[in-house]
Amino acid sequence: MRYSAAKRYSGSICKTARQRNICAFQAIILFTFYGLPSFCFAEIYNISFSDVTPRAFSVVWVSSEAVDSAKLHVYADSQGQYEITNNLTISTVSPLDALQRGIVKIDVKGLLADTDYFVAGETFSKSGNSSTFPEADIYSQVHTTLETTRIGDDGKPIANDLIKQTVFEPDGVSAAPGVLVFFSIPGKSKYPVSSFAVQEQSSSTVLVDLNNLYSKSTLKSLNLVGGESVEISQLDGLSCEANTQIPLKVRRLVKQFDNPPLAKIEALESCFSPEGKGSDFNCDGNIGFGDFNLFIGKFGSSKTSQSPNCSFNIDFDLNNDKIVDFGDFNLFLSVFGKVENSAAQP
Ligand SMILES: [Ca+2]
Ligand SMILES: [Ca+2]
Repeated sequence: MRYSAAKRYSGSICKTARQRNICAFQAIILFTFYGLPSFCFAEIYNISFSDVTPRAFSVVWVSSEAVDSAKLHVYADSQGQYEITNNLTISTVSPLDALQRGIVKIDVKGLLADTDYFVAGETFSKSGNSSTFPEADIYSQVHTTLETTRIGDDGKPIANDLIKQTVFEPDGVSAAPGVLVFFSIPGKSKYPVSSFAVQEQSSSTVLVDLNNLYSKSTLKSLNLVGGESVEISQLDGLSCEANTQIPLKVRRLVKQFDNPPLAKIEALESCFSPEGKGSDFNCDGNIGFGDFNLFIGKFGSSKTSQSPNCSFNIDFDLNNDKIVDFGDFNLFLSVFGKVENSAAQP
């Protein structure tokens, strides 16, 4: 998937056997005289939006090559006829560690609330290649949220926490500066908030402000009271294949006891872990078939020391032996059916 742009290129103009032979001949000539074939494009994938507020949004994508610079065009219409890029404040915010991983994040500011915008992007690789999206003129669409007062339905101010979380490479232990980490509230937040991990001594951490989450149903500020489950997904960039590179974890927001609520810097908490086994993978307060399905999806994955196995997720390695297999399955079965509240109040 990562290098399919090159395949598409040859597939689109070299349709007949004769044309394919000519293409192959040209490739050999180019390779002989110029080294790597210059007609190779970098691939762009995992395009998404985060940090969408009434006045701003961020666009994120991954390139199949280390990135030198990136450009964004913003349009008011879905056909890309009315470009408004020059009326906006646009800046690439990926640190060098992230560009090296092929991860682009661009902030766009100066927007109107509750409005559709459409984007096209361009990446210039360190190798000299460039790549663009969209293909086929289907521009990626984002909708800014409503003007909002940050007052909850109960009339009290909304004061969501800032989350500071330690993040790792897919091996589950190494620091991962430059990975981009997304936080969302399943079923509640319209778009995630995201931030880059920075190195802190031997580990790496990420800091996000949950006040920038907006409700999926109302598009107004999302009021979090604590105890909600939080999905953490992590873009690792070039170190992982496109289809395995978003490891997902679910954690839980600390309960709020302050009245009026205070915004604090907190780490997220573990989900229900009966007998010390963190088997509530979907964080819904019981060990059931939802968790079983997630476990089966990871069954057989392992952590190797040679190359990162991006589909490995340490959450599922319950006995901590670097492979998700029957040892973990037996531990999972031993707590299957347990329910959080009945465990806490028998
Ligand atoms: Ca569960
Ligand atoms: Ca295991």
